[in-house]
Amino acid sequence: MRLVLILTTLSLLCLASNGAIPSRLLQRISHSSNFLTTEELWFNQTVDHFSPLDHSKFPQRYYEFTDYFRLPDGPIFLKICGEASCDGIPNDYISVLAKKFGAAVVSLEHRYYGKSSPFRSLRTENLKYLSSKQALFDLAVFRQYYQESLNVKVNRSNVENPWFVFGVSYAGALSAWFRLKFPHLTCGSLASSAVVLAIYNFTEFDRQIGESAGAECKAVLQEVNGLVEQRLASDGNAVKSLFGAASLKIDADFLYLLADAAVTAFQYGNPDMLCSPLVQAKKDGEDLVLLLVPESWYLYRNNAYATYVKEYYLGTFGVSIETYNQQHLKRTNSAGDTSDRLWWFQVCTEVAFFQVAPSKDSMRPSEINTKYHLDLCKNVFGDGIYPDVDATNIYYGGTKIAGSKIIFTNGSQDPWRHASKLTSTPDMPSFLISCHNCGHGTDLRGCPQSPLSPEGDAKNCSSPDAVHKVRQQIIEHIDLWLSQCQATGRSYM
Ligand SMILES: *[C@@H]1O[C@H](CO)[C@@H](O)[C@H](O)[C@H]1NC(C)=O
Ligand SMILES: *[C@@H]1O[C@H](CO)[C@@H](O)[C@H](O)[C@H]1NC(C)=O
Ligand SMILES: *[C@@H]1O[C@H](CO)[C@@H](O)[C@H](O)[C@H]1NC(C)=O
Ligand SMILES: *[C@@H]1O[C@H](CO)[C@@H](O)[C@H](O)[C@H]1NC(C)=O
Ligand SMILES: CC(=O)N[C@H]1CO[C@H](CO)[C@@H](O)[C@@H]1O
Repeated sequence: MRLVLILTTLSLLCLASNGAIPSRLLQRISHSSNFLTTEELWFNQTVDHFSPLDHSKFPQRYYEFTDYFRLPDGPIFLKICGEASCDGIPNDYISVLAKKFGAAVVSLEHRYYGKSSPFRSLRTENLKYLSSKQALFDLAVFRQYYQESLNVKVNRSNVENPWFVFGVSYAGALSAWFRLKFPHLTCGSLASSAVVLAIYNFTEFDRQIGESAGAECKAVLQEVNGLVEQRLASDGNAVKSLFGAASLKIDADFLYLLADAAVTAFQYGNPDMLCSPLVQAKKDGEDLVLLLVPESWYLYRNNAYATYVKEYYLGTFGVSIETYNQQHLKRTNSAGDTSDRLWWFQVCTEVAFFQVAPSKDSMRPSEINTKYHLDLCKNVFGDGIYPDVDATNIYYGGTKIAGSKIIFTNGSQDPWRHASKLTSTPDMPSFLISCHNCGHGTDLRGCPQSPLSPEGDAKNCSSPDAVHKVRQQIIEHIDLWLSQCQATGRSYM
């Protein structure tokens, strides 16, 4: 159940998709061409926006990039950070948009993640202010703060620049929800791969993996799963060691790791990295069973699946095995990478997205079921923690979101698109970007979606044209909605 993490190490953006959720991006280490800026700024945020009694504050981190800003009246693009440490403003397609529109780009770290935690200890009790509702309020307060600071800087008062919000994945949902809840604070929203519908048993997720894989690769992946399960039953430690995952004591945690490793290939636009060697091994008549026998590890060059997981998922992407270890998720220390625990908390309270195996034809073992997820929530956070998906969808409307001036975009290969908005209306247009490696956030990130290509270069998408067409739509809508906003002098509907 995780989102995806994108770790940037030097010039490599590494991504980890944790089992349960959409996608969390972690931008770890800045590298000049990958970030517009990594210079930290701070402001004091309210811990609980919904309490009339508690006025405590905590320092929240943000960034600003003003190189293209048309002072003093240019637009301000608020790039929303999601379920990960926010270590800068990534140099994706938003930089092209900022240049085009003469916009400033600002970005606020999501509360609790990275350096913006109100508490040192992340014990369950202290996580009670971690929610999308509080996060949206943070964005609204920050937006006012930044606007006022800008006005002071340019010596004027009561003037509003036109704002526009952007986000991908969970941050994409926040982007749509921000426009929904605070329409007077933004001219519009780009909700890229936005998971606006909270889903309890998210079987569509697994189905999409099968579809994105295509018949041949799907069959091999399912065969590998069966083999891994058999081996796990007879010789668990050996098979875990083969993947470097002996520390995962709970078998289903290990299976979740393997499922996520496959998901990542499709979600982030690297399908061939996984499928080509697997399908080839099958064609060559390699014994997929033998490939999983530890003793034969060094004897076979084409140990396709384990190689993919170790070299690509754990290696290049930099996903940590610990991400799947419930002992690790229980740690309440705020030092180090806390996003796994924090995102699971949001999953276990608000959005679920339980990536359960469908009863038939699944791409993941049947042990990854509803009970597995509920047990995890209870084990990691304590009794009484389970997701109230209905409340979340009542609050935001799910796919029936009653917003306006929101652009929804989906990538055809992305399993998360099934939690996004289905239908297009003039005021909330929705676009599907279809191509072999179009995944999560392709409109902003190009192909592959990780590692990041500077300015969201789309030339390596199998159909750059599909991306360009949707980008053209995005530009036209931003242009229209900004001008409507300016015409009324306010960021009103
Ligand atoms: C935030 O609050 C602290 C403590 O009250 C204060 O020292 C600091 O100047 C404040 N920072 C900003 C940016 O207002
Ligand atoms: C700011 O504007 C006020 C009123 O127009 C003016 O009196 C003042 O000199 C200006 N200050 C600066 C620093 O430009
Ligand atoms: C989710 O799946 C479980 C197991 O199949 C089932 O018992 C439960 O009723 C489902 N819940 C919802 C809300 O669909
Ligand atoms: C894009 O494709 C070119 C040529 O195939 C390759 O050299 C380059 O590394 C690719 N870029 C990315 C970001 O994958
Ligand atoms: C406009 C569009 O094609 N949107 C798609 C987004 O994803 C959902 C879920 O798969 C599709 O049903 C929509 O068609």
